[in-house]
Amino acid sequence: MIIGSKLHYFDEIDSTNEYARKIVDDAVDGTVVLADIQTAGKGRLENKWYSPEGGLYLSVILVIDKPLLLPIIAAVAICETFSHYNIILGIKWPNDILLNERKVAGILCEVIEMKAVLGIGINLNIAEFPQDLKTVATSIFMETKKRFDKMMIYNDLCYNLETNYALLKQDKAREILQQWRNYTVMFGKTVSIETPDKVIVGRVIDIGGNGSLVLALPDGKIEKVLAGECRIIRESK
Ligand code: BT5
Repeated sequence: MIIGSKLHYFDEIDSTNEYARKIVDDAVDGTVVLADIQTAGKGRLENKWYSPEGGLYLSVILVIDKPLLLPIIAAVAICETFSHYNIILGIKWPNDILLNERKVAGILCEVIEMKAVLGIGINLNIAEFPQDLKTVATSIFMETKKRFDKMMIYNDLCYNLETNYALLKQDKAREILQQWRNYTVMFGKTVSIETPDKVIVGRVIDIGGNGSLVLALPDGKIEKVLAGECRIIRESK
């Protein structure tokens, strides 16, 4: 196994992604930074990631020249991990994992030259969220009433990441994208995606080979969107 062969473990840290960024230069492929609590967990842009005890917080340093699909392999690996326990999660593009329509896990991939820091936060055994997150967040425990052994889930997740990472390195991304299609909640939905220069509204029809979301626009044109803030505005017929 590459992933987790070198492990930096902390009871508490500001952010596993921040620590990973600090050690990235000398880190070997698959190095993991794992923590029980994050005091300054990061989301995308300026967003914060609420990271109390009970969650699983890790960052994996990967040496790869084509990092575009890393959030995809992470999303699929998270879904595969819980599907093993008959918990069916859904992927919301680009980086959210949902359970009963609320966010149960998030992915933050940061690219640093030829390496990437792939951050994953999973709300595993968290029993309650602060007021501002109550309507958007949930945990595996809150939805299933079951507590999971964190290291068991960590090991399963590393195994699934390893398998998908190997496929990516062997140029077999097609197999991962097929899994993504199986787990996504996006198909048939009409979405609004805010990109730096425009807002695009369209119906989701596929995922592209580079991880872009493929939309059918109201005028019938097809547009592939690589990144942006995505909001589901309605179910399409
Ligand atoms: C993400 O950002 O979803 C990426 C989260 C990545 C967290 C991991 S934990 C290990 C590693 N180290 C880090 O410091 N980060 C990574 P984004 O799409 O921007 O979503 C953030 C938004 O989700 C926030 O603005 C809140 O609205 C909401 N949120 C915050 N904490 C949450 C939580 N624990 N569960 C669900 N939603 C949350």
